[in-house]
Amino acid sequence: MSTTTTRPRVGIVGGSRSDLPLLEKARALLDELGIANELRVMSAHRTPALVDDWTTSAAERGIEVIIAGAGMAAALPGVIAARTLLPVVGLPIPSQNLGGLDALLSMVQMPRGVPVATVAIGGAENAAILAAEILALGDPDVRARLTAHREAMTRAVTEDPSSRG
Ligand code: RP5
Repeated sequence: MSTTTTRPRVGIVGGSRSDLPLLEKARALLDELGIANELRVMSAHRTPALVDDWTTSAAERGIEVIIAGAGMAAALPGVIAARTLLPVVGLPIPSQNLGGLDALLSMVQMPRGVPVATVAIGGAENAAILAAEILALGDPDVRARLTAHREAMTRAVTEDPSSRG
């Protein structure tokens, strides 16, 4: 599933179709920031060969950052991080029984040498922003759009709601 016809720079992957609502939030913000992306569902446990194929071809297809969302045992981001040198942003998805603490701990507790940059439970927007910030290091256009996004956020916090028309 690709949202644009240009070469995707961010790969968004999730462990199940049930993760899609949160993954779509990350995609929406990347779209807003004008960052080409692709969204795929694949599972470290249920489709390991697909995960490996997708991950090991990601860099040569132009992917620069990966956002990996998963719930419960949440192996996906770590497995992906183990098979690429691209930065991996982990997005813990809330689970019914443990509320996402399970996925959060799984992602944060990666062994030495294979990091996953983990955002808050359900923190889809922050996953997108962090991916954009990584791209912005070498892309002034993305940096400018992130600056505008940050300024709009600041205005939304400080503006007086009663002054709105
Ligand atoms: C994980 O297990 C997925 O990332 C999902 O968050 C969770 C539950 O998956 P389903 O049972 O909804 O397929 O692998």
